[in-house]
Amino acid sequence: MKSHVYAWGIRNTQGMVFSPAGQLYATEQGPNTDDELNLILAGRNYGWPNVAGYKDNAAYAYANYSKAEGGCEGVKDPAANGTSVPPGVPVQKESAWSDPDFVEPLKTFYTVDNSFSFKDPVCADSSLYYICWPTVAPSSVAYYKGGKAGVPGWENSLLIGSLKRGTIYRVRLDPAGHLPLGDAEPLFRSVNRYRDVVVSADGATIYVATDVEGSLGTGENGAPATRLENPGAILAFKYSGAR
Ligand SMILES: [Ca+2]
Ligand SMILES: [Ca+2]
Repeated sequence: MKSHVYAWGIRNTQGMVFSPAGQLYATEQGPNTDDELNLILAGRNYGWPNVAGYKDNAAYAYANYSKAEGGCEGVKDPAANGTSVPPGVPVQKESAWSDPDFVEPLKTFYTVDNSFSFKDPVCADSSLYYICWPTVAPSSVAYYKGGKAGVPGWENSLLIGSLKRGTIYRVRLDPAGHLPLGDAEPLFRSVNRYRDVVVSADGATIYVATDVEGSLGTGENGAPATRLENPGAILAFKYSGAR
């Protein structure tokens, strides 16, 4: 029997793009860590909900609410949003699961260890703790080919819009497109939620759509902001040649 499922174990993807070589990349929002950039391959398992990010038992374990004692009705405080697990809900370490088809992400935004505090006082106002979590809320991904009018050195990169960091992250790929090269470079910082990003055909201009409203982390300490600089706009970042 044929299946229409191309790949699975995917959590919350808002961005997908093909490279000119035909490789499919997808960004994915993690639970409260480990947003991911994935190279999507046919028939492979991307881990969710057994694994978030890498299979490393770091700040995530699968709380299986479907197996809770007494069913979902018996679960107290399900709103803890993964930062704590109510009694009666079985928890499985990432290392307790395996699948030969599992694929780790190309990159995470970000992986932290088990000592990370998910209740940073900087984000205590209005209980906006999620703003301080080690995630970027990737909304979209575009492929940057480069070109004569493009930014030198940016060829063969992915541009990933963030809803909660006011940033486009640029990730350079290796020539085969199988590996990220170096760290993600944060670009175009502003107090905006970046919803979608596209590149002009000549590579010179990057257009970014912003959300109308919402919150994000800003400044040095990542404190929440709710007043956006350019709500509901298309921003254009144009490369005008070497500095
Ligand atoms: Ca994954
Ligand atoms: Ca993990």
